[in-house]
Amino acid sequence: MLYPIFSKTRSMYDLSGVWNFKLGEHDPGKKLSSGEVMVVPTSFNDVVVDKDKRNYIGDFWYERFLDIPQINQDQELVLRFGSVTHAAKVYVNGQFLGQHQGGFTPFEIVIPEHLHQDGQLQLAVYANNVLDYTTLPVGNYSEEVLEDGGIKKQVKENFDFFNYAGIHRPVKLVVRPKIHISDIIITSHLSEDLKKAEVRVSVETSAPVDKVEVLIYDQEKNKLGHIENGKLEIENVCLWEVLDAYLYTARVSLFKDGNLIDTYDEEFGIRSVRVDNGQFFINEKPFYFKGFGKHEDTYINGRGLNEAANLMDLNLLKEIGANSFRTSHYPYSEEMMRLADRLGIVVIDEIPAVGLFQNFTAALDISDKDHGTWKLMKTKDAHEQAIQELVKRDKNHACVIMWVVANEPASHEEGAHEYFEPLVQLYKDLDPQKRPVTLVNILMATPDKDKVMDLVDVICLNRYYGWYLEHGDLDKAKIGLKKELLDWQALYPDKPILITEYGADTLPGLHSMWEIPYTEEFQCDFYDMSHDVFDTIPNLVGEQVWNFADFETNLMILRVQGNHKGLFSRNRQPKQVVKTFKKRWTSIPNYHNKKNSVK
Ligand code: BDP
Repeated sequence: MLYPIFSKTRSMYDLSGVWNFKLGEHDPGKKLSSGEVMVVPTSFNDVVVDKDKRNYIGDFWYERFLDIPQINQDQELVLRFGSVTHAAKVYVNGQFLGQHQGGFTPFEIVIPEHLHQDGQLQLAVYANNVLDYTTLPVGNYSEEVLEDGGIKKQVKENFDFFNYAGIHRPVKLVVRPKIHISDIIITSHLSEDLKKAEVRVSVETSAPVDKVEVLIYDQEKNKLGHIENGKLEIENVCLWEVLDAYLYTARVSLFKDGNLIDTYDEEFGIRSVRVDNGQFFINEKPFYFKGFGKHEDTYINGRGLNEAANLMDLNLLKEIGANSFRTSHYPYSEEMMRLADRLGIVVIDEIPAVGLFQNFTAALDISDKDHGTWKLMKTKDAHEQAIQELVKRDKNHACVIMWVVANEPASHEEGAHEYFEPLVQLYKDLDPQKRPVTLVNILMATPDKDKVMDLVDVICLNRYYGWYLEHGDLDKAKIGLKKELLDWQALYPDKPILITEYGADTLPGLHSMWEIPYTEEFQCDFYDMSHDVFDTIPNLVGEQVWNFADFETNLMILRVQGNHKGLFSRNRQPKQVVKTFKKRWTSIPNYHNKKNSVK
């Protein structure tokens, strides 16, 4: 789905701001009379302040009025939502216009022409934050009968982050031609010496046109040529490199009867990605991932778009010598993906497939018994939709180098292989760039028990030796970690291994002489131990820390006002360990052949 931009033929109005708001039932045919207001975009939870409202589960409503711009008969008006978490229905002047399920991907709704006449429009958005065994993420849904006979809906998160909800990303009113560019698909193929690229662009339109023209510009806006028979060869190509991005532009224009009817600029980078012989190649060089699992999580905004925080996070990421992050555990905003493209930051792109594990309450149940997860979950449809929508949205991003099919599912339980095989295949079928696909493996699904890693290209592991396993005993942790990594390497000698999570909760300011968990010293020792092991495994192609920053979670025995495994606090102040990381990561090159450097 195309990101909303201005062009000669397209304009848009930002509908951000203060909207009317109500938690609970509402008839969209009437005016919202709650007297409450909410900011768009943001999570409502922390902003409402009241405790019961913060934890509210169920339906909620937004409303605003807008004067519509005058448009001509060849144009249409579109409401475009970056994301509404987790479900939305859109009404204009009381008329239901469309809906979307899934809280992390964009959707758009055309406003029918008969409503344009009404002058001022009443826009009402229904949202709902219920999660259950049919949704992604997966939640444990229940209803409690209250003393007064009322029903209180509850969702116990089946994952370790707060279930923030609301209109999380921008809402735009887009004016575009009725006959318009509906999609642009860009792929490129590099010559062996990486000097030439064959760029292929295909364009989808909402209706047939006489001519589709695609001009390619370099980053300095010089015209390089146009796409002929679907392709253009670029000589002396400037590659999109890690931390050294270069973005070309494809300017797509549609013509009818010799007139320009729509035009759209899509930026793209040229790079190759490939997995081979236990290594991960970007631009044919073995790449080493240094970085983070993150969250969209800031004070006040919750999971709502916070572009300043996004930029600060990526600046901190670069400052510490990292080069990558994973969009754990859901697709991040389009704004973040565009920023990563520009800054040359490598992204592992994940759908909200988290909680596919019956009875998962963060880290409390680490037994390997079969809970019957795959009989219980009814997530197949939501899972397919999430993959389709993510690939449709992010396929042209150079920063995206791998797709994640799920985070920490019960991949050791009966039925996991059957569940995941078609989903991995779906990614492969849909992605025009044929990027590698992975699944992020949970600590119980050790090489002897896991049933799915044969399906994926990279062995991504979340491992907590020294924290959830051998808690506080780093000597034993070291032995366990090394043994397991060697076992994975022996089982899949051709697949690279990537550590996608490792970490220890740490409260800044807490100190000890004696390797006591939660202290800043322990966090340093934990990472030193882990790195000693990582550096001995030839197929281990990278390390992504859990987490970039502390973040908000559900209430749980193991959580002290949230998860504290961040290298930075929630307000982005460094913990002691940041210095250690900066030293390590600035001395590990982004590209190097680990196989040659490890004896
Ligand atoms: C893993 C999850 C992550 C948690 C983390 C932890 O992938 O979402 O926050 O461990 O327990 O289970 O800190």
